[in-house]
Amino acid sequence: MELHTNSTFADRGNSYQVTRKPDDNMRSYGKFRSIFLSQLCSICIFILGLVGGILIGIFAYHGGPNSSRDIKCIISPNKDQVVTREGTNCSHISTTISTISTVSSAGENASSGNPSTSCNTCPVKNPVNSVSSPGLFDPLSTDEMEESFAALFKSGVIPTKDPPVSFNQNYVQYMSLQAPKKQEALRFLQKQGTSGRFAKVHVVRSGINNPDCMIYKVGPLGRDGANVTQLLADGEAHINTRPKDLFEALMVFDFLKKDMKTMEQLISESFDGASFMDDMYIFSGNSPFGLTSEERKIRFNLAFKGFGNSEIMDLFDLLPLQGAVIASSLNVSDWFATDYYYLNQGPFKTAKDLMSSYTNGTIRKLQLPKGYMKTIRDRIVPKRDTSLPVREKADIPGTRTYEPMGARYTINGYNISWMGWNFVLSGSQVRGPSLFNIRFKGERIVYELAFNDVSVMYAADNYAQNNVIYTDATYGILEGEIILGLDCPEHSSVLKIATWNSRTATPIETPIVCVFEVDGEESLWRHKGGAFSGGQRERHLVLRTPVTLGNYDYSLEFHFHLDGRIVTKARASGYIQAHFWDVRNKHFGEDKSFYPFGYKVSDFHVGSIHDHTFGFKVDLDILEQNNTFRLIHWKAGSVLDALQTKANVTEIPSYYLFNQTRYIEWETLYKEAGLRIDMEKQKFWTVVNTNKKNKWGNSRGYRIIPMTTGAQNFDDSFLPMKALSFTKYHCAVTKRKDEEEFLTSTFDVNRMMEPKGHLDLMINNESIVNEDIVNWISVGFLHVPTSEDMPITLNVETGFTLKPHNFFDRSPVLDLPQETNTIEPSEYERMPTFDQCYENIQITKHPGEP
Ligand SMILES: *[C@@H]1O[C@H](CO)[C@@H](O)[C@H](O)[C@H]1NC(C)=O
Ligand SMILES: *[C@@H]1O[C@H](CO)[C@@H](O)[C@H](O)[C@H]1NC(C)=O
Ligand SMILES: *[C@@H]1O[C@H](CO)[C@@H](O)[C@H](O)[C@H]1NC(C)=O
Ligand SMILES: *[C@@H]1O[C@H](CO)[C@@H](O)[C@H](O)[C@H]1NC(C)=O
Ligand SMILES: *[C@@H]1O[C@H](CO)[C@@H](O)[C@H](O)[C@H]1NC(C)=O
Ligand SMILES: *[C@@H]1O[C@H](CO)[C@@H](O)[C@H](O)[C@H]1NC(C)=O
Ligand SMILES: *[C@@H]1O[C@H](CO)[C@@H](O)[C@H](O)[C@H]1NC(C)=O
Ligand SMILES: *[C@@H]1O[C@H](CO)[C@@H](O)[C@H](O)[C@H]1NC(C)=O
Ligand SMILES: *[C@@H]1O[C@H](CO)[C@@H](O)[C@H](O)[C@H]1NC(C)=O
Ligand SMILES: *[C@@H]1O[C@H](CO)[C@@H](O)[C@H](O)[C@H]1NC(C)=O
Ligand SMILES: [Cu+2]
Repeated sequence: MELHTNSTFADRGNSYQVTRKPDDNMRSYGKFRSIFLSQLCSICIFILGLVGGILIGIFAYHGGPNSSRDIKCIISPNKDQVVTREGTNCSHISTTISTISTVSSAGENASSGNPSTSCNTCPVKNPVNSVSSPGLFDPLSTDEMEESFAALFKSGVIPTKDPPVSFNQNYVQYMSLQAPKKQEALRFLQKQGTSGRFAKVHVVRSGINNPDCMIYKVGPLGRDGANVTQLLADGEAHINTRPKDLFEALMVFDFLKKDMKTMEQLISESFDGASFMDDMYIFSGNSPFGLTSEERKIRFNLAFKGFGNSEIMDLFDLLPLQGAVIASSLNVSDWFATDYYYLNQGPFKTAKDLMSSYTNGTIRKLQLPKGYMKTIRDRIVPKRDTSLPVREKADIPGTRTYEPMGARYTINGYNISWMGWNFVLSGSQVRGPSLFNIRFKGERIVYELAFNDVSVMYAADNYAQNNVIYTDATYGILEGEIILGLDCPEHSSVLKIATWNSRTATPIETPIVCVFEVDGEESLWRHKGGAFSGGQRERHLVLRTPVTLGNYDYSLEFHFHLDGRIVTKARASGYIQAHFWDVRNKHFGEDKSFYPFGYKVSDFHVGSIHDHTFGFKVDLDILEQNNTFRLIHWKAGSVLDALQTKANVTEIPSYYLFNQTRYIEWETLYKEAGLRIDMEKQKFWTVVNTNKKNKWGNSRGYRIIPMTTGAQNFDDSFLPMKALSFTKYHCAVTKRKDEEEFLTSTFDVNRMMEPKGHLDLMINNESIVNEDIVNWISVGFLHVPTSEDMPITLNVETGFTLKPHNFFDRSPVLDLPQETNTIEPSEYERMPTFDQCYENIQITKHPGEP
């Protein structure tokens, strides 16, 4: 993300139903989303429309784009007899699939009609079973949120159960599961103890005498009399460290109306005749909001509202009129605006000062071309360009995969199993999705694998956009909704997670995670020899959480592979944040198409350069809690040095071809430390259990393989590096503690001078040998927006892999059916075969689709 101010008004799904005054500055994000998505979806609708009820694996397409109603239907009831019927009308499938046939077991045959007259649909067994009460790690349910809210009300933390109406009223911002204490959870899993469920609730206490931000633990839930416990001391998180405020953006807008009226002439003349009230909004979401806890200085940027008369969050059309509102007091009559800049000319203390300089002609003026405002829609909506011919054959539906015998995974509540894997999906409104108790073939590998935060740091040559820094957890990462058929295949199972809607003061469940098995369409392994040939097809299970954080869209994913690998990924799409391109900015130099902070990507904008760094908590428990972090140095050098690492050697044995060789050297990490990738000194990072050896005497373990193209290049002299210390290391190893829960504090970005909850504070020389350790992994990419990011950024990905490292005695995939063909003696095996059938899915209509 980059911008969340207005997610204030965009509290999820239904926010666009909130009635608003026509002049308010709410960027109704929900509305934005629905508008935007309906545009975006025109693409998938288009595809879906073509796909219609036509299902794969069954038909061969030979016609042109217009003959989709005259397809061939090839039915293969068994391998020997292939019946081909020309011209069968298969479009009836799109109506019959709404009645999904349920069979008792996935292996059972589907509807067994006469193959020559009907098309069989694939059997479906709903893999999702609901459970009566939440499991230990399940995300907080809506009931539990209601219960927590009631407890907070009862204890007087919240003045009313109604939606908050005033700036000076305590309100609940986020609610998530408070993860159980680990020892307690482990005992519970061994059925040796009980464990309650607790909520972690972020409350903005703007209605008390010394306003602050508070985190409460509420519970145990589901029993009588949940306790409310403060997790911070009074005043520990100053009120002005609050990330966003339910009312603030709107109040900033209202507050600035007067000044904008003063500058009416400037605004109209400069910005294509625009009127502040009708055409513009104030983008006030640039954090940090202050460097100390007490400071609340909101750097704002005038922007075009979007296209047409609708409100859209457009971080692209930021205009060169900027300033700051000093909003440190909760009493608006104490506020004042300052630091006005127009085309980087300033600062002007007041709007009046700026105006008199503008009218007496002592400052440079801008005049956007007439009609510019009308171009917004075309510039920012990623709509298919109808002036271009459709790419050849692109109007034919693309390749698809389907489940010929139903899903191979099962989901009980949030407890998911697939091909030897078992784990629980959890999630936090603040931190995003996470997994607990990941086991493979009955053995625990990971206790907790969790998204924690994303940081984004921008650069630009102007007042409001320079050094913009976001930590997304501050704004709540788990916000968004699946677009089925686009984010995930239609046959996916979609899981809902509840979050708290601070605007309506109610919990809301959104379909935000999808689960499906992927056909890798490649081999997991292969060999083609004379005496043996064979292999296995690569398949894996994906859990995907697409979130929308302001202008940015992140897809947060976990991939489980047949060989014991877990791949965690983050992918980014969405709108870039841009800044104004002023042809006469003298810092642009001669060639004005690029400069230190980005490329020109449209008539009046430069895409601001920035990075995306994703931070994860990875608590590997290789069989047990006590593990050791081992580095394996990948070396090149003298044979003597290599041999001397293990033995007393004084001379290079004569059988060596060269006197140099490759070799590896092991190092145990004894103390907590932050590590960085260094391609000149390559290392393997492994977490091993030295108490558990495999058959060959080696410690069983897993290897951490980061996939990153970014590294932090600020040094510690840069003030934000404390609050964002997690970005300094690709992997930091610390002793696990319940109280060291996350790698950032949600408040630190707004108190960078005095951060209190960041990763560097956890790296304090403790011993980590044969201890319960946590790996804090951060990976990311650097983003230099180019013209291809216009109008929207195509997905970029990063992540890391956890890979077995002597964990097994031999390949862990030999318990799966495979392709085998040997001679002398001849052995033959095929992967499971199946009867071809129609993909059994429901194509859901999108809102607004005819
Ligand atoms: C094919 O199915 C469509 C939709 O049900 C129907 O309108 C059409 O008449 C059918 N065509 C034939 C040849 O059966
Ligand atoms: C499915 O049906 C075919 C043909 O009717 C039969 O040969 C096959 O054994 C059946 N498969 C299963 C799993 O019942
Ligand atoms: C709430 O806290 C009190 C005091 O610490 C304790 O006696 C009581 O058992 C707690 N209630 C529950 C339901 O845990
Ligand atoms: C806000 O400040 C004004 C002026 O300082 C004062 O008159 C007013 O009482 C204050 N309001 C509140 C709610 O404190
Ligand atoms: C223009 O107005 C500014 C701001 O009031 C003032 O400082 C400046 O002297 C004026 N210049 C002229 C030429 O009037
Ligand atoms: C999830 O379900 C499996 C059985 O399917 C069970 O063994 C495991 O304990 C469950 N996990 C949790 C955390 O409840
Ligand atoms: C290596 O050899 C030297 C001299 O022979 C001996 O003093 C030393 O203890 C030996 N070291 C090891 C590790 O065997
Ligand atoms: C390694 O071999 C090269 C010649 O092949 C020789 O020049 C060099 O001195 C040798 N280095 C060592 C450490 O023996
Ligand atoms: C870390 O601990 C070691 C001993 O365990 C000690 O020698 C060293 O000074 C400590 N370093 C710091 C920075 O505290
Ligand atoms: C794990 O480490 C802790 C702390 O060093 C120690 O007390 C405990 O005995 C260890 N457990 C095992 C199984 O090694
Ligand atoms: Cu980016």
